[in-house]
Amino acid sequence: MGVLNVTPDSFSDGGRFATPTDALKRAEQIFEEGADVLDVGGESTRPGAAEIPWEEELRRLGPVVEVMAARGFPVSVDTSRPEVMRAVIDMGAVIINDVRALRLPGALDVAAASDVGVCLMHMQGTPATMQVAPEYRDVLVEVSDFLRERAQTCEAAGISRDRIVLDPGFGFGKTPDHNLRLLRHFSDIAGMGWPVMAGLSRKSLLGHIVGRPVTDRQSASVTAALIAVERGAVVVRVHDIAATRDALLLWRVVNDKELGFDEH
Ligand code: YH5
Repeated sequence: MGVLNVTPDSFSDGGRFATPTDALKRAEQIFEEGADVLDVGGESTRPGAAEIPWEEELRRLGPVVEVMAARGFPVSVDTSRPEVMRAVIDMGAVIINDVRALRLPGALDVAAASDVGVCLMHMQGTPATMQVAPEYRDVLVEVSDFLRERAQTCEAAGISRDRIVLDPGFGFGKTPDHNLRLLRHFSDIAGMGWPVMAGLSRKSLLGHIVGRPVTDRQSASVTAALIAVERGAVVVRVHDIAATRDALLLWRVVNDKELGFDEH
């Protein structure tokens, strides 16, 4: 899954894709580089970021979602607001990627009334406060319990199991130690009974480990994606698509005895 931010204040790429023309160019590149799905986000979840009205979020997202979906590309939308969900589903988005796991009023109903896939992510607190003092009795147990509850709630609302992906939400209300424990035990989350995805690309856990700024974390990000896949992730949300594709392709060809050189 290739990340495209259409926020003016993105963490990881500094809002380089804030105009519809730039966003569309990057969206095309993301598929050229080998992504299977494009994840478009218009709300900043940067710690302390101001909340924006859903109309503004849709104004940022709409153009690129509409064009790429109409061209037949699989588009995921990183949103929590039911109004935005309804609009992008009508435009042809196929996945709702919600860092609030469909907890805002009305979000679950909108998703259930459609046939999109849903990504349910764990976050402690809200973007405004989540990194102030993250605290867990046991981060692995609390994240797993939360994700299981959200998945079961979605299934009870009519979203079938094959439409659900779970995500521990690296960096969302977690210290480096919390994130490291989640990655070390990623197989446990992947074994819960639902497909699982990981978003580690460029995040501060990697910066803490390798001591590099956000602009220089490609090697660490590619390695993190590979580690997540090795531990059972079926989707990785990444910025450096071509580099990640090469690493995962090599890993898959070596591990799949049925595959020859040209059979991917
Ligand atoms: C995720 O993990 N993350 S937005 C800080 C960075 C770099 C990147 C300090 N949306 C996830 O990508 N959706 C985001 O450097 C997500 N899983 C899912 N499902 C944060 C982000 C980032 C933050």
